[in-house]
Amino acid sequence: MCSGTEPGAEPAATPETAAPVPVIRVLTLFPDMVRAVLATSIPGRAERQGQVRYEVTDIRDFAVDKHGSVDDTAYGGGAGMIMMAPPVVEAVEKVRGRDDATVILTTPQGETFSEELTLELLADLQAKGELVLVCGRYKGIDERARELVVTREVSIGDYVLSGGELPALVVVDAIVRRLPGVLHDEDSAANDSFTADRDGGLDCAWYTKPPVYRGLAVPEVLMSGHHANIEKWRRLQAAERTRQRRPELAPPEPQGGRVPRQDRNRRQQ
Ligand code: 6GU
Repeated sequence: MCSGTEPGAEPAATPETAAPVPVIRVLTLFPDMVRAVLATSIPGRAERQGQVRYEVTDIRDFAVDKHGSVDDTAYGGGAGMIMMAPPVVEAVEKVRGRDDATVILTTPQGETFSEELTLELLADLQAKGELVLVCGRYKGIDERARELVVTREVSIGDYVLSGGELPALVVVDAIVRRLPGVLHDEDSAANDSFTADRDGGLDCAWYTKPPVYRGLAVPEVLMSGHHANIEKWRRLQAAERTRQRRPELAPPEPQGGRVPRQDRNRRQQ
């Protein structure tokens, strides 16, 4: 087929100027689980819109024998299976597009995932055109695999999960929704919790229809149509919520009384 634009079709990106579609490669022992999630909701839409590509690899395809062995008991004893180094190392070396690709291992021993790390990994994905995630096992992977191919280790919090798949999916979702053009207006991301628009704090309360539910009315200001007042209410509400629920995210109280956050550090409008 030739490359002519059909009537009514979206104009195609110009090949010489369009950046290549960044690819996120996920290596896992549970590829069906990972594929199912990445095909769903916003991460799925992002791939269908051509803003990202996912490549899910079954580490078992790199098993050390014909029985599909990818893990074994730990030298020195102890309960639990350890993922062997050869399948992990060989899978990473086979699938990565460049030797200097960032290879993230999901493990409870990694650095804690955050909005800041999301943006760092997003920049990495955009700069190198790829990001590789290895889903760790709950018990761990052979230390030599880390040494040989892993460049970063990420945890999603201080609790233990059965495997690194859910954490890897958390990381991918957080990054992909920040790729330019992935979120539409109706997904409204600019003032989400932890964003610059919220000064790194929490989002405000939100309401939709009906106006009264079980005797609980929507705050009047939100029904007023007065956009400046609504914005002011939301900023105050978000700041108050942050102070109450996550005081460590709120700015310190100044000497001589608290000044509402929206009155400080904000661009003049
Ligand atoms: Cl990255 N892996 C596992 N197994 N458990 C976790 C985790 C990762 N992050 C928090 N808990």
